[in-house]
Amino acid sequence: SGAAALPSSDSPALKFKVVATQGRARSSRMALPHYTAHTPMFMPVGTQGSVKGLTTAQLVELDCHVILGNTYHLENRPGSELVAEMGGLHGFINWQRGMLTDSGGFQMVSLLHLAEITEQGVTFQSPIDGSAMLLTPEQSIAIQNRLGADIIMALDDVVPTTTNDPARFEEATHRTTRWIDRCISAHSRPTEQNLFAIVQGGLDTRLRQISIQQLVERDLPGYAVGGLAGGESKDDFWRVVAQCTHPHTGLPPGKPRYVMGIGYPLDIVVCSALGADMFDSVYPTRTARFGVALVPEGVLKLKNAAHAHDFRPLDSSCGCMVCKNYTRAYLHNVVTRGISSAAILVTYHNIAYTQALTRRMRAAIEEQRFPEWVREYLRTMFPAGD
Ligand code: PRF
Ligand code: ZN
Repeated sequence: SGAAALPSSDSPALKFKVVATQGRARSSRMALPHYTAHTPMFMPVGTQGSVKGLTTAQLVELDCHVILGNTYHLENRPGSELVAEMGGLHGFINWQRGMLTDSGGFQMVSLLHLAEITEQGVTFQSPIDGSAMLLTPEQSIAIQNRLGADIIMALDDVVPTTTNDPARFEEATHRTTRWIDRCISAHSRPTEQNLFAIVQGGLDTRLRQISIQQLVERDLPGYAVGGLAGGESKDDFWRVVAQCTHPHTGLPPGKPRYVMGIGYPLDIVVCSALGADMFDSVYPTRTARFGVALVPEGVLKLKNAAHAHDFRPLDSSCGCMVCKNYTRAYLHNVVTRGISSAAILVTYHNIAYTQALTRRMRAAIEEQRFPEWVREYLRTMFPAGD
């Protein structure tokens, strides 16, 4: 530990203060224009603005500090001009806490398979009318400036880690640096919104180091690690995160570090232990809609007939509204019959579970018992030790 000189940074719209460290793990306070978030933090995804199945009042009840929106989806419908007229995303969805928008390129390339990347930007066919469209770094930032989130993400050139083309990774790494300069020039609200850069470079240590160095030189208020969670091995995944969080040659210790697309509870724990601060994924909410509940032992597949006579709550250590009021047997019943409230209840619990996980990690780091906490977490999830 050591009380001496905990890392911090002070940007126009983001004050970041590490309050405790243990090993590489950190607990921090991140003061954003709309809210002071505590990290490690998980950010639920509200692709179209709102998190599917939850009201903003429930997100407050669940102790969510920052939620995520997607530039691409919001620009399609309802459009950033209309959102701006309604007071930005905060006004549109009536959310007073932190918001982060992703730049749009990754969603188009990886999720919609409609896109092609050139030096200009990401070109794609409109899913509405099939017409050709182009998202440039300048346009992504202009849209995100209109949406008004506390944190906006640079447009990056994301190559799936399973691509077998070293030259393509090389190109994408350097293009991501050229695009960050275009994003910085286009950003019109730097005192109200924080532009984060995204490290790329695939699984290549040399390219990742180049990306880290070039982006850190730009001195942004925060940094993300992109290009992961795409089917690479856990060893490769952890190695790249560890390189990006290295205390001397990684991203700056005094600035927030966001690993994009991470939502498996075990990954959140491992990345936090490696010194990452922020995570987002559709996993907890999407898996809930398939009837899968997150629990300390792993997952409960509620469709499984074994739950039909189980009168225990989903997770006896949870205490959320769902765990207080409903049994596994009831949830099995509504999930298997496709009753719409089933998805809502499981979503509510899964976000409660994920938020409690990060809260427990923060407390463990601040109380200097994080290694013991991690060992206990792993023992519960893998009781046979495998
Ligand atoms: N870049 C952007 N958004 C992302 C990712 C990325 O690399 C990932 C990880 N593949 C998730 N979301 N802009
Ligand atoms: Zn619960």
